[in-house]
Amino acid sequence: MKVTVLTGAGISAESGVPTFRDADGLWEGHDVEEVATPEAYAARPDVVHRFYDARRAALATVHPNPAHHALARLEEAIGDDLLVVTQNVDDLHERAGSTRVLHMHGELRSARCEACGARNRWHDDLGHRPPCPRCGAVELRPDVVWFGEIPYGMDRIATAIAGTDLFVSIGTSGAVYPAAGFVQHALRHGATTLELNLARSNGTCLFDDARHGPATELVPAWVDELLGGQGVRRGG
Ligand code: BV8
Repeated sequence: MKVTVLTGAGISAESGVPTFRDADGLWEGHDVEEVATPEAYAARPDVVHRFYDARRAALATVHPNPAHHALARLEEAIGDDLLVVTQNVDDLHERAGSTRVLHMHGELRSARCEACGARNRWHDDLGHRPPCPRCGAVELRPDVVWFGEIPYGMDRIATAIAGTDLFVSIGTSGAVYPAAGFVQHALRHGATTLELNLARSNGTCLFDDARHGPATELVPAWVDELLGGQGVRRGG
């Protein structure tokens, strides 16, 4: 049985990573247009670097939670029958042990060179404009997908969802496309769909089943259920 999981900011909320739209969310303090568009970066790179340098530095102060660990346990059990597609730019899935993770909106721990295109693992700030380790150009930008830019891995995601038996959406408001449209794609291909979220999202009515509550409770319980023999055996 193939399982595709889409995660959003809600899965990292209980780790202390701010979400976007909730009260005290990221968009509370910053106008999207000012920090998460290529136009903003062209106009005020210093403002944009400060925004992402702060979020990158904050990663050292947060840790994966039981929801991240439960997905790593699921991967342990079903291997490459699982793909986690995340909208998150944090590294908490990997720090929990997940390897089959696709960051469709990029990663804070990566810097992309606009001269040679290299995607460099990155842990420090970018605001002081360090040179690209590969080509030396001073053209490193945060390796995140901004509004108006094409997300990473769209073909791989479309193929995975078309071939999935179970599509599960965790901790996302369904406000940003193309991620918000994945459930329809899954439904069109006959998948069973499940939402695990603190509250109703923009897409709740599209899911076969929806459970509302904190991810740290819902996700481990769902994984236990799945691995408890309710329906999932390696090789179907
Ligand atoms: C594109 C990286 C073309 C940067 C991000 C169709 C209709 C309308 C508009 C569009 C459309 N198609 C495209 C657009 C434009 C735009 C868009 O969607 N605009 C919106 C605002 C209307 N989309 C784009 O520009 C995209 N690019 O379309 O290119 C294209 C597309 C496909 C193929 C070819 C070409 C690019 C969008 C990516 C932008 N970058 N992030 C950064 O991080 O700074 S988006 C960013 O915001 C996140 O990555 C995420 O995607 C989104 C935030 O959403 P969530 O993660 O869901 O977070 P949110 O706070 O909203 O909600 C949290 C949820 O968790 C809530 O439901 C809450 O209840 C729940 N929760 C909270 N606590 C918990 C919890 N759940 C469980 N437990 C808890 N404890």
